[in-house]
Amino acid sequence: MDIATTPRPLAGLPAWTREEFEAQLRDKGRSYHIHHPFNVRMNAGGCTPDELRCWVANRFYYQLCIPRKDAAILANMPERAHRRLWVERILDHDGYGDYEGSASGGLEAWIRLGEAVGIERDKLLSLQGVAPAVRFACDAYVNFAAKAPWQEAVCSSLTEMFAPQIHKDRLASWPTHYPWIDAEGLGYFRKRIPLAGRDVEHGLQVTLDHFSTRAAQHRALDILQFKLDILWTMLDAIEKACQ
Ligand code: AHQ
Repeated sequence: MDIATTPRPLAGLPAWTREEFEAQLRDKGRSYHIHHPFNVRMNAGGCTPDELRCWVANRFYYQLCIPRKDAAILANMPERAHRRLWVERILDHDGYGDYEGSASGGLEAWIRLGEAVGIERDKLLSLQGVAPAVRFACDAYVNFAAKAPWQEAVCSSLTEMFAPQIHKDRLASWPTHYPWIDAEGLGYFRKRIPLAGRDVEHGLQVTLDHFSTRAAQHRALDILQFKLDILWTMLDAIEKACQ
């Protein structure tokens, strides 16, 4: 699947070392949606209750897309060792076992976040109010993940290198700025911090192993930028829709 690639005169340039390549990937954090004006305003307490509800309702569409995206990647993974790790991501969101309590999964936790900000379960599940551009951005992610080589789809998940901080920021700022939100509702953010670390450990190894020439490494950076743009675009659309 085609994504925007930056034309570069790379002929003859040696591949980056693993350390240099990882540093290049992490340097992309400058475009992460933690820096988006809406996220900055939200974590500074600048959102109205309606804006927070709008953000939670729109982001729920992204959360619903994640396990479907991961199942598409799983289907393209030829090696059991990778599938054994990747399948965990689906269970993290859809739940497992008796689906009760901590086994209920991230989608249930997000529904609890919705209830904590004042969105009824059925209203959230109705996807009413999800902005067209949010759907478009999330669907682009699912479609890319389904059609791209599985290693490229894995690479696109590496925006999660930057996710622990954005979850920690919410846990640190929301109780102060939005005391009306039941702290129980923030459980999703709390749970994601260790899970993001586990995900990135696997995703980074696949990425550092697979993209082995300088041109391929630049493609990996373009893939990561594509996913960063998805997250940024979502907040652009949410900021506009939630005015
Ligand atoms: O809750 C998030 C999540 O489960 C994932 C999975 C991962 C992926 O496979 O692309 N990315 C991701 C992200 C989640 N939350 C976002 C947020 O801001 O709360 C961050 C997002 C990411 O960094 O890609």
